Amino acid sequence: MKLIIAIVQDEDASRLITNLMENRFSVTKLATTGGFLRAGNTTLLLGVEDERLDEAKTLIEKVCHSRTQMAAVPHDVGGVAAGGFNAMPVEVKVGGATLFVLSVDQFIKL
Ligand code: 2BA
Repeated sequence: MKLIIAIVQDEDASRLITNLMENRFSVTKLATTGGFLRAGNTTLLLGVEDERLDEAKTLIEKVCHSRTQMAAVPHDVGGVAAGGFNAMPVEVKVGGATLFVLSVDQFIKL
């Protein structure tokens, strides 16, 4: 069995969960925050049988889209890091999805 940790955009989360459930995948949703944008995103935990890993990845890829967001990034003024008012808006491409796939030693329900 594998554990997929999938970080997706909030905009895609609901449709993705619906699709996963319709295809008999079990899923747990966590409300998370990205370290770079400091904006909300969604992390899903999916325990999947090895033979269904590709199916899960294909489904996630189909539903999750990359989007461009503006981020305020502090920049240096004369070699000194400037905050707040001097933050530069930059375009950042986010997603579709960031996946971590881990091997599961044990899957136990008590
Ligand atoms: P955030 O950390 O808010 O990052 C949002 C997007 O900002 C990233 O999209 C990436 O395009 C950009 N970005 C992140 N760090 C950057 C940096 N140091 N310099 C310039 N641009 C940067 P994604 O790569 O699609 O990541 C989406 C979200 O997935 C991330 O949100 C974070 O929550 C998670 N994530 C991505 N890679 C990760 C990793 N290696 N470990 C843990 N979480 C990760």
